[in-house]
Amino acid sequence: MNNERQAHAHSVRNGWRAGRAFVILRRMRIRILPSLLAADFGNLEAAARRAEKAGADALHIDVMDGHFVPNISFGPGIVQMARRCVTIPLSVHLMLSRPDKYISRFIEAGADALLIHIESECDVPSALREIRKLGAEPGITLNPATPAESVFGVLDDVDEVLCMTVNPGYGGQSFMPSVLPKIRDIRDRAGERVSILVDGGINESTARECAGSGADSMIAGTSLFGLGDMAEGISSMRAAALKSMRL
Ligand code: S6P
Ligand code: MG
Repeated sequence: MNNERQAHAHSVRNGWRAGRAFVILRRMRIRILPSLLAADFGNLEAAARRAEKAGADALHIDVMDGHFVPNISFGPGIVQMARRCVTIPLSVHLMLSRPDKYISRFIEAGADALLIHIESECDVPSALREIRKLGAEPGITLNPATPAESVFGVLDDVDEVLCMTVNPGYGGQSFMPSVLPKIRDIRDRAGERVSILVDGGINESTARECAGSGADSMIAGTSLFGLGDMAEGISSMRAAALKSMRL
């Protein structure tokens, strides 16, 4: 091999190593997002501040329309309230039949990431592009019964994929382990660029299982807001997930 080719091979190898190291470092980050749905509705401001102080990476806010899911929860006013109280990012989960109608309202209210459902009744790819155009991170969500393949066509349009680990609508349900192979399939297909979130029945032990399948972000309501010491809960969930993370 002449000198020039040798130098080229060397730089390709180093570049590959640096790239791989970057990917591993990025994936070694676990995000914990407390879900406001499990907080005391009598004092949501205090709950948002509590999550931030406890070391949350972002605050998760569930929006339900009573149509896409049987329950009704928060609207843009709550997102606005959270924006006033905390500086961590706001992850807003739209469980709406027509999320496309509300994109700008939630972004104006302060949403940093907007997650819509693949099962919703709108032009999903164009709604995702609209979210990005308006300056928020687009995310796609899929229910437990929806196959991984249903989101493959929109992966280029999203920063996040949220795998529901319960049927959406209510907090406090039990984690569905049947979703784990789907998390794995989505990670294999999406690679390292997207963040994979899980939501529903997440606690230290289920967070470990999800991280082992390729998830990097844990949304947890009941298991965190129910604790006396949320900071301890967040750090032990993070440590448990990090240990079993699939790289
Ligand atoms: C699921 C719910 C989720 C929430 C919830 C998780 O029905 O709508 O989207 O984020 O707060 O709650 P938990 O108590 O299972 O952690
Ligand atoms: Mg949610």
